[in-house]
Amino acid sequence: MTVRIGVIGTGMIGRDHTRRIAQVLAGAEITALSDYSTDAARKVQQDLVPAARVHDSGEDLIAAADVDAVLVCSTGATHEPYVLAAIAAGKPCFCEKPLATTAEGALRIVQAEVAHGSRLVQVGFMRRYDAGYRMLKRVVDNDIGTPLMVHAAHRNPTVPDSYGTPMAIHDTLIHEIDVLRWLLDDDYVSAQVVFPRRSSHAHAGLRDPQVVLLETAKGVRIDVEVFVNCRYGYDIQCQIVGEEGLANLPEPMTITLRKQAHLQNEILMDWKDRFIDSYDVELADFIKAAAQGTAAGPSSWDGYVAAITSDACVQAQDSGQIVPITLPDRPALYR
Ligand code: ISE
Repeated sequence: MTVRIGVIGTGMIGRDHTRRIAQVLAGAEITALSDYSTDAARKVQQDLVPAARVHDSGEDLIAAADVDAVLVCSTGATHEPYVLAAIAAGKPCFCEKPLATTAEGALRIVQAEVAHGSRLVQVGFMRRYDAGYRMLKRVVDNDIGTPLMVHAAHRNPTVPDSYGTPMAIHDTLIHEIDVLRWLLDDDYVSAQVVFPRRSSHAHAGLRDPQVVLLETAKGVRIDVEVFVNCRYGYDIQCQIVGEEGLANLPEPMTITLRKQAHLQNEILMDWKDRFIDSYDVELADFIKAAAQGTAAGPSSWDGYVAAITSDACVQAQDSGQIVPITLPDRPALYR
C-alpha cells in the first residue's frame, strides 16, 4: 500500500520532509499540503510535488479523503489542535516537537489517543533514530553495567536574538530530555538549573551557558551543559558512566586531516546537518506503521513527559531550586 500523506506547515522542516517522502523514501506519496501562507505551500507544491493538492486549512487537509496520514510541521502552538483532529479522524499523525506547548495540551493528546484505543501519534524526537545513539543504547543495555551518571553537552555556535533563556529548555534541551530517558529506560524525579559565569557573546535576555541537573527514579545523576553561543561549532556530547565501564556517543564521521603540522577533524556548524540521516529513518518508521493504520517510535506519552520535564526545568531556571518532577501513571497503551 502507498500511504497518502498530507503535510501541514511547509516551512523549513515541512519542506524537507516533503522532499524526503517524494524523493528518498519508498511506500508513501504526498497528496496534500497546507500552510498559513498558501503561497508558501504552492511554492513547495510547484518545486517538489506538483500532483499534490493545496488546502486552505490544516483541518481541511486532515479531513480529505485522499489523505491517509498527516505530518504536522507547523509552528508549535498549532500542533495540539491538528494532532487532536488527526486522532479524531483516526489517521496516523507524525508531529514535530513539541507535541504541545503546554503539558496540559500534551495530556489532552494522550487522553484522546487512549480513548481511540491504539497508537496514532509519533513525535519527531529523531535522535532515537540516529545510528550513534543506537550504538550507544546497545552498549548501555549490554556492556557497561548499571548506569550511574551521565555527562552531556548540547552546544550551538550561536542563536538568534529571539532565543530567550527558557528556549534553552523548550527548544534545545528537549532533545536530551527525551533521548536520555530512552537511553536509560528511566524517568526523571527532579531538575535543577545552575548558571555559570555568563558568556559575553550571549545577547541581553539570554543566560548562557546553563547546566541542567536531572535525577532519575533509579538514582542516575545527569548533568547537561547547554551552551548556545559556544562559537566553535554544533557539538553534541553524551557520556554514560556505568558500574563496569564508560561509553561515549560517537563523533560524527569526518575525514581526519594531517596538514601543516596539525591533526584535524571538521566540526559541523549547523544543527540541521548533525542528525540529517535520522530524519530519513524516523519517517521510514512512520510510513511503515501508518501503512498498518498505527504509529510507532516516540509516543504522545514521551511528548507529554518531555513537556512536564521542560516545565520543571524552566521553573528551576527561575527559582534556582531543585524542582520535583512527578508523572501520572503511564497508561497501558504506552507500556
Ligand atoms: C533547534 O530547534 C534544534 O532542534 C536543535 O537541535 C538545537 O540544537 C537548537 O538549539 C534548537 O534551536
